[in-house]
Amino acid sequence: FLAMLPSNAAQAEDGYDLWLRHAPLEGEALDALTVRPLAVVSDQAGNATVDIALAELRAGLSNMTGRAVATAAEPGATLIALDCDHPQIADGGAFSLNGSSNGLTVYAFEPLGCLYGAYALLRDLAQGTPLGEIGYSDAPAMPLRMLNHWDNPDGHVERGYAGRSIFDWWHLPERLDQRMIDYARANASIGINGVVVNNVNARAFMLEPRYIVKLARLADAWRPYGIRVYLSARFSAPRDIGGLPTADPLDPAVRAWWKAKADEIYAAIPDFGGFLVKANSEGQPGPQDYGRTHADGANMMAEALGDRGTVIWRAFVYSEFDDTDRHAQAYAEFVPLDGQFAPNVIVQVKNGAIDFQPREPFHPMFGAMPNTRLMLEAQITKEYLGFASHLAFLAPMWEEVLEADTGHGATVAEVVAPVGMAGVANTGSDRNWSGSDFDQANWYAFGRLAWDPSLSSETIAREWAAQTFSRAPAFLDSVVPMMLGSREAVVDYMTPLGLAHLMDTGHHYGPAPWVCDLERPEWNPCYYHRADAHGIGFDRTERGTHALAQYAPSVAAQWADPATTDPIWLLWFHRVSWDHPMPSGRSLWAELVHRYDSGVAAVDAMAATWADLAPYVDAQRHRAVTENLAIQANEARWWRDASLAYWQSVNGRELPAGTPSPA
Ligand code: GCW
Repeated sequence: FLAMLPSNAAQAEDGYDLWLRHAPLEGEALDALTVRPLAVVSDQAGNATVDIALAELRAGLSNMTGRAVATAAEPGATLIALDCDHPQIADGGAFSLNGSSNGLTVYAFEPLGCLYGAYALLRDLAQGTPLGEIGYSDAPAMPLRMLNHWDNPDGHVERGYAGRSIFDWWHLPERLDQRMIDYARANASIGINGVVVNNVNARAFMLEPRYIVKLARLADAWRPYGIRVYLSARFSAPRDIGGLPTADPLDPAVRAWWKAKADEIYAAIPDFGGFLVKANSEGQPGPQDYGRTHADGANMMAEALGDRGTVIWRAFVYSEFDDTDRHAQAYAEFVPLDGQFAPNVIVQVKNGAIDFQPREPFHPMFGAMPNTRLMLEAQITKEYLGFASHLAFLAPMWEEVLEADTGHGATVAEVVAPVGMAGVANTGSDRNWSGSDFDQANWYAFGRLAWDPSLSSETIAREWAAQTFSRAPAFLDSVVPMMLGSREAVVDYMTPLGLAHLMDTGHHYGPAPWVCDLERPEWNPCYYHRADAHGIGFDRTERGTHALAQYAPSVAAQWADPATTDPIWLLWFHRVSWDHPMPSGRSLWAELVHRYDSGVAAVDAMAATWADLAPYVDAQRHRAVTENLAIQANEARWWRDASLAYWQSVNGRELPAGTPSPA
């Protein structure tokens, strides 16, 4: 009876294994691995990283084949060999896989390349590709592929929806939770090579010796996986914990303090990555407190690190004392500093100019600072996309940004490729790591895109779903389109047609377009939609805030005229009347109603699709996803009905004929 079920259906699973399940193979893929005994070997065994690669391959292959895997070459065996000092392969983690009917060799220049090659091989095999058909070379497109944890030392995760922090600072350094190893495996399997362990809203005491020893234990555990540790550093630390009267970056005592701090960290962690800094942003201290610039602050810390590490300085700045459009503030502060940052400084820019909305146009800083190393910051945790209960696959959102032509002669991906990408992590203490099974896909997709930003969302969704749930083609043909449309559904039921930041205050969950009484104007949803009886939208053209002028002329031109602006950006850049004619032939009002309805319908369709996929998924995870989809279906209606009721209270209009009635 069991044999009649599609694979994976019988096992109970809680998602802890992520995409590294290595479920049993069948058919040709299984035959290719079982015709003869299987052995996995390397001349470089004994190196910690190579040993991990060997162990991963042996464990994964034995799970997939149900057979033991030999650790030495036997006559007549199918041999998987790791050659990890091959001179013809580049460094930085590159590898080449060369399969044949007799086996497969992973070639790399260094152990880390072998580890990445081993994970790639497991990924291919887990998707059902026969060993002999595997043959290609690969290398990371970007040097820095990082996770940023917004984890506080007390275990709370800012914008975390997957339980408590995975970092057990209390018991470190003596006790290293196994989760720290499993976390490193997951990251290495998708090429992540840097981790900032603490929140950018940083506590200075994380720089104290008692925390440095804890961090050193993590660094030791992760080093063989190719992961370097970084710390978020609080700019005022010389005052907070250093006993100095100032944190002025031009003060010699302050500079000496940071230099000594860096030396102390490097003594414990020779490959420490560096500091991530949120300065003069949302109340955090920074160089402007002393009349200095971001460059003064960043360069001071960069000097302390020297050629040992990197300062990653965030560009997420906006101020309550600046009454210009929030959209324009980071560009205005940073672009004039182009060329002034030290070579070991990176400026980290969020994908869009506001804040991780379901859809934002790319940040105008990309391409506008040719003499500064810019890195992209994406948010894996879904602060503004329904937390972990709403299903939204984010690869299409990141793909949209990465592919965007900045008008400065490069796409966003090309601008950041020489530097890297950071993702705000969605991990937590939940058994499934990410708060929901489908949120694992966002962690996975972030890593894959940082490795290769030219990968399509569809490729990523397909490989993730095959490894995570089932490689059955009928399953994949159904689940992949569902994933690909899921983020657009969220855009439609939350913030269609370029609307943004209408989430309720503070927690950012659920609709609140009516909120307009917060002290800081730019935190009010009404600041963003500007709806009244006549119309709706934010005019960023020269008739409005002129923020559009920060884009290159060719880009600004695409968005200058409401008649020719793609409807997905319409209300982001323009304020139009409720009767504004849309390309669909509908009025703006009718189109808005239509989009909210489409979003709700799309969630209902996801629920129906998922229900049909029960035969392919173990019962535990199937039910967990089903339950989340029920929440999402209710809350999509909440978003639509509350938003429409509010717009109606403003514009006094009836719903267009044929609109489904509220739930
Ligand atoms: O997205 C916003 C969040 C804050 C966050 C801030 C930032 C870490 O609401 O929680 O603080 O951005 O990126 O600094």
